[in-house]
Amino acid sequence: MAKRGGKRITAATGGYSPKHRVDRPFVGIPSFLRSSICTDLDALDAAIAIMGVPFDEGSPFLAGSRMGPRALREHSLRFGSANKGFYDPETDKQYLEYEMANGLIADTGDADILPTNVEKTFEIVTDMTRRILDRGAMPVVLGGDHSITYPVVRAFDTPLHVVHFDAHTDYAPFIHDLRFTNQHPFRHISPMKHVLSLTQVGIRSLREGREYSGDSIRDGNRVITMSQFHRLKPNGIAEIVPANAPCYVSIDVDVMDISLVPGCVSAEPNGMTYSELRDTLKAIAKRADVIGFDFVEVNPQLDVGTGITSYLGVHTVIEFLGHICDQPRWIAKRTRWRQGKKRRR
Ligand SMILES: [Mn+2]
Repeated sequence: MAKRGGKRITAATGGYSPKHRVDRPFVGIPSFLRSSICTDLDALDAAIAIMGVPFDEGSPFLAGSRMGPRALREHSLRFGSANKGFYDPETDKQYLEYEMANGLIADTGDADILPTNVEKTFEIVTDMTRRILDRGAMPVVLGGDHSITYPVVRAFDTPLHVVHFDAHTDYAPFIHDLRFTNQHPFRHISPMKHVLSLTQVGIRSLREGREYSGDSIRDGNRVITMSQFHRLKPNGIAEIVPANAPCYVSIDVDVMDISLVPGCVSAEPNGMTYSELRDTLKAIAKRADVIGFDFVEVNPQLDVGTGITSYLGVHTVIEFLGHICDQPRWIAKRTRWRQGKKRRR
C-alpha cells in the first residue's frame, strides 16, 4: 500500500489503486464487455464465445457493416466495468456478474475475411463457429451484414429451431446466380436438415417481392408481419418454439423502427420499439434453450456521431445474453461447464 506523509492512500481517501480501475469507455482494448481475448480456439475455455464477422459484401446498397463488430465492441465498454455485468433497476438484478467474474465469456476476435472470395470467407466463418461449438461454448456472433447467418447456422450439427427478427424475410430467389447477398441467407437456412423450424418475425418491408414471403410460407416457415406480432405479443411469439427446445436466434437491427436505427441502411418504418424486441427476446430466453445468436446490420459509417445504433445494437446483445444467463437451465449448464473445465485441465 502506497503511503503519503505516513497516511495510507486508498480509493476512499482520494488515492488511486490499480486494483480498482475506473476504466472509462474510451480506456483499454475494446474486447466485448472487457472479457478476456482468446483467438487461439484450441485453447478456448469459456461458456460463451463472442465472435465478429466483419463482412458486408452481401450488402446491395451502402456497404459499411463490416465495421459493425468493432463498433459494437467499443460501445460494450460503456456497460459497467470488468467483471460486473450490468444492473437493471427495473428488476433490481445484476446480470452477467457470475459469467464475467468467472471468465465464462471470452472474446474470440473476428473471422478472417478474404475480400471478394465469399465462399472461402464463409468456410472460415463456418469453421470458426464449429470450433467454438466443439469447445462447448455458445457462439454470440456480431455482424456484419445478414449474409453471415448462413455460414454460422450451417456450422451447427444438432437439431435446432431458428427465430429470425427482421423487417425483411431475406428469402430472395437465386437468380443470376446471386446466392450470398444479405437478401439470401434464409433461403439457404430453411432447407437445412438440422433446422426444425424457421420463424420470421417483424416482416414488413415493401421492397421485397411477393415471392420472398410467399416462398418462405410455401416452404413451411412462419412469416409474422407487424400486425400479427402485435396480436401475438412476446409470449405468443416465444410459444411458437416448443418448450425447452434448442433455438438459434438471428436479429437484424432493422427489426426495430427506422427512427431508432439511423446507422442501418435497410431501416424500415413501422418497426418494433426496443421494449417490444427486448420483451420478445426475454420470452424466448425463458421458453427455449437458446444455443447461439447473432446480431447484424449495424453500419457505423452511417450512424450519427454518438453511435446510437451501435449502442442500441450492443445493448440488445448484452441484455439478451443477460436474460439467457438468468434462466435456471443456464445455471445448470454453467455448472456442467465448470465440472467439464476441471476435466479439460
Ligand atoms: Mn433486414
